[in-house]
Amino acid sequence: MEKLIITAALTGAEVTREQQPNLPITPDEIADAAFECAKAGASIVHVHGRYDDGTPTQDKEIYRQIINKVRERCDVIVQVSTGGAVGMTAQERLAPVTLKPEMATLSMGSVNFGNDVFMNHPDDMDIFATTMKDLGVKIEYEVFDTGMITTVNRWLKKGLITAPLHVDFVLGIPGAMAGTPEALMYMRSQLPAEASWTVAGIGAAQLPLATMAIILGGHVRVGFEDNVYYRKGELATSNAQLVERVARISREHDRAVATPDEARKILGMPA
Ligand code: KMH
Ligand code: ZN
Repeated sequence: MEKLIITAALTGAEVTREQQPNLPITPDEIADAAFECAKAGASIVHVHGRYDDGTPTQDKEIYRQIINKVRERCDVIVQVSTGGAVGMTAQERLAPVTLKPEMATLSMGSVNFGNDVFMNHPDDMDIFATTMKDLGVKIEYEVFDTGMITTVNRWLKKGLITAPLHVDFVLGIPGAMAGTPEALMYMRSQLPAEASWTVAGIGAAQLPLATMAIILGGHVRVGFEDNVYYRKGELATSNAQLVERVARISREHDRAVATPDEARKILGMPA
């Protein structure tokens, strides 16, 4: 089986310091967390910008600082969010992509997101996809519900997006697809041939779905964006602690963990 790519989703847009006291917020804190996660086995870090007071932002300068500071510390792949936070405009959300990061996310449809609606108009999705392609940014397709994997397949057929595809199943958001084994098996069954996939289980779904991905040949995303607990009632001490556990479980299954360069190769990215 090919090596396991671990993505650390360090900060997100929704989690607060009240919920997780060790949440990295500033570019320095995010870069430190990225370094610790890379040491623990992460080959990708998924990053969101925040102002110092914790407010989510897609400010290009903040992302520039994050990318530069991570690069100074380690070779981990930096994947910027274009999801940003609910309510941001598409133009705002796309700003960090103009920095030509190695990788960026692209949400494949609209969905209820807790008590909010996460809007992704097809015209905006098309602009995001075209911009990323033109700038040579590797896309990770974010799939929150079944219609979105159907859209991935439809767009691939129409030539709006091109292989090699890498898809992230985000499972367990209230309002979207459940974080269950059955949901993951269905999503995987709908994947285009040859596409690679990763799973981000939300909350208590994080560990069981990560374990499934290790066994099934998928890849894994963990981190405070998706889950702040180590186990029920016990907060994780760091993002790296969550990465470390997945790396350990993978090795126990005789599945080695990919370095950033190995991850680039698996995903068809330039070295
Ligand atoms: N914050 C969510 C509304 C992404 O990063 O691409 C969207 C999100 C997806 O986090
Ligand atoms: Zn995100």
